[in-house]
Amino acid sequence: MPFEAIRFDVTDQIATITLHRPERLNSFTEAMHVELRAAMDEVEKPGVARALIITGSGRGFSAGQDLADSAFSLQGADFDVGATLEKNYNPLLARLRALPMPVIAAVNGVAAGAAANLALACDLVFAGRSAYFLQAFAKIGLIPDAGGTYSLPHRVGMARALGLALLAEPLPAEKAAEWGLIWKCVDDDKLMDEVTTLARKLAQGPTRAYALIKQSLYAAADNDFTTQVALEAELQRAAGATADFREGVGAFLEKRAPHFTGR
Ligand code: T3D
Repeated sequence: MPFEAIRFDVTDQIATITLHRPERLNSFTEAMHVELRAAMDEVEKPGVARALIITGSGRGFSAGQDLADSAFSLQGADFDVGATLEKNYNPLLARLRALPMPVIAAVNGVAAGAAANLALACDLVFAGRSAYFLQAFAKIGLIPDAGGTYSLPHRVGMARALGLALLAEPLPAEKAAEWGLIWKCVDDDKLMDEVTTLARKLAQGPTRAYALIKQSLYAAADNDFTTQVALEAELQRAAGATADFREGVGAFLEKRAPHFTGR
């Protein structure tokens, strides 16, 4: 399908989704969600990609929901904010989490509202030094969504989660990294180079193992110790049955660099 609200590219098995409505700070519309679903359909096709980057066009990552999008701004009698989450945001979050490859957010500027939390739903979050995260919801009488009420306390603890959500003040990228909310803050002009170099490396890595790592760590938040170590054994069994495991051990013993195929 032709893309307008996003840009979509796959090069060397690295898929890149660029939120692309720079005149509206890449805020999400219904049309953008339709395109995001189509892009995710492509990324999920076997053999297409082994890493995914999500970033924004222009000076921002995204300002979250487009508050001027007709459904949102008109607020007719049957307007249901929860329904949009169920239809658009929640399935996207689930797909990113389940995607059997690393997903990297390259936060190139402000990430506000649902966009801040979409970024936090990615496996590795890099942000440019001038970027910031804004839980803007309370300013318009909403609660953090797109996974924010889950990811914030898990990542930074309840005190900071409550501060971010109730005060709705910008959190600069550097502090976000210091707090452990994101993986790394880098100079603005180095952001895309650093993320692309990393994506290239990951796309040549043991993709099956990366998928199993995601699955095991995301499950840990909801499991008790006994359930988690049982899951580890199950997923390690799957990792141990991959060609990449055989290649990794073989390469180590032969003192050469491994050539992983993602199988
Ligand atoms: O059902 C559901 O879908 C529920 C889901 C809700 C999820 C949410 O995301 S709710 C939160 C929505 N987002 C916000 O409340 C953030 C609103 N935006 C801002 O507070 C500011 O724009 C920023 C702090 C993000 C950035 O400020 P600044 O000064 O860098 O930029 P700006 O001048 O405010 O914005 C640039 C333009 O983008 C501007 O347009 P203009 O005046 O030049 O024609 C502005 O109106 C527009 N824009 C920014 N954010 C949005 C937006 N237009 C529509 N929706 C936006 N969210």
